[in-house]
Amino acid sequence: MSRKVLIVLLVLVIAALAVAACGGKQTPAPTEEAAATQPPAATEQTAAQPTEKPAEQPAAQEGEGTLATVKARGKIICGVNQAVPGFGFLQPDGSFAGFDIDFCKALSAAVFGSPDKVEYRPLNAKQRFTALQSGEIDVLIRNTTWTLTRDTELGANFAPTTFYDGQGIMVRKDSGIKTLEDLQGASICVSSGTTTELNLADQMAARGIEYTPVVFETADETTGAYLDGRCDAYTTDKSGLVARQSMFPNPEEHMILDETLSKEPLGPVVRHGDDQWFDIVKWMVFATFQAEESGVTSQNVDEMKNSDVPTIRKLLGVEGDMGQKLGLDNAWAYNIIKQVGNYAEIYDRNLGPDTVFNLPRGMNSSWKDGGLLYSPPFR
Ligand SMILES: N[C@@H](CCC(=O)N[C@@H](CS)C(=O)NCC(=O)O)C(=O)O
Repeated sequence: MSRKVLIVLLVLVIAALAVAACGGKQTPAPTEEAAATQPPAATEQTAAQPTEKPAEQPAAQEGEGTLATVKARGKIICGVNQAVPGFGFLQPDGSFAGFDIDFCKALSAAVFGSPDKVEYRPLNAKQRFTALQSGEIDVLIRNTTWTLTRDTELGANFAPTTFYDGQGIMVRKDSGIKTLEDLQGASICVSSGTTTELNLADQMAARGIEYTPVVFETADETTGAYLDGRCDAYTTDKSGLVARQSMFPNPEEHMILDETLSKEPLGPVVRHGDDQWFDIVKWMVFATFQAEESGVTSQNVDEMKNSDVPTIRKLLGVEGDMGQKLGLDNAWAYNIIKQVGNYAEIYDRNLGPDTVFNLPRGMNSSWKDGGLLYSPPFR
């Protein structure tokens, strides 16, 4: 065999091997696969076949991924705040309480049928993404803003926003400061590792206001410095300002400026790379939205199981196997609502009119009431 022929043969063999290797591992994009196994669109429209049966789609796999890890461990490790009353707060008795904490409980109710299978891992702003990336926590529910950089470079996947917020500025009432422009030459206390720090720099630069940022790692240090008079102002999410103000010795001596510096959509976060766990966390949140929209509460959830409204029946696991599709028990959402409540119950318990915060729902209302909370269909 000539050298030329040998080389040609070798090239052909290598090419064949490469095609086999790549082709063998390549799986079609999930959307394509789903499309291939979907019934024709018309059946959905006419409801001739009421179920969108994904026959070829395997049931959620046990034995790998966060759900399996969490189940084997017997608890969820939830990364939380310990310093923001109403949202994530370590109480004197050693227990955690707040709006974010209730979403950790809701996740536990969905996975374990009990709200208490949670280990709370307090994290400051700087620590949180490393803790998520390293696998130290299963989910981060800690007044965390959804941004493009976090969603990509920081390897985070954001579940639906549970609290639409914006950045605010707190000053002493007797300071005479009323607007951002009045902060010319001021020192401003801010926490590091936050969007707050970055937004402040952007906003002040855009308006040509010179200021000195005084940066700390924790909320206690940040507000401590502000209260000691080391800063003319203190900035964080407006929810955080209200929450921290409730801990001040003389809260009435301080006020929050009207201006809002940014958009801060806060919600649960999981790691990249585990679609099933991401789906579970997403739909845990949607279940609380949908329950409010459908009028299902912790008080009436048992009667509601007899409802003939299809969405309610699917939500509560009476029909449709919604839980099974997530790799959970079909009572997953029933357990969330029964044990933790719908969104309005969670909101009111932690932030509503009977709390010191008395935060109006505003954007955090159901879309039916003019707000931004909207669940995709339970079907
Ligand atoms: N939502 C913003 C800010 C979140 C944040 O961490 N805020 C500070 C200021 S109140 C905080 O909660 N600190 C509590 C702590 O680290 O002890 C973000 O995601 O970066």
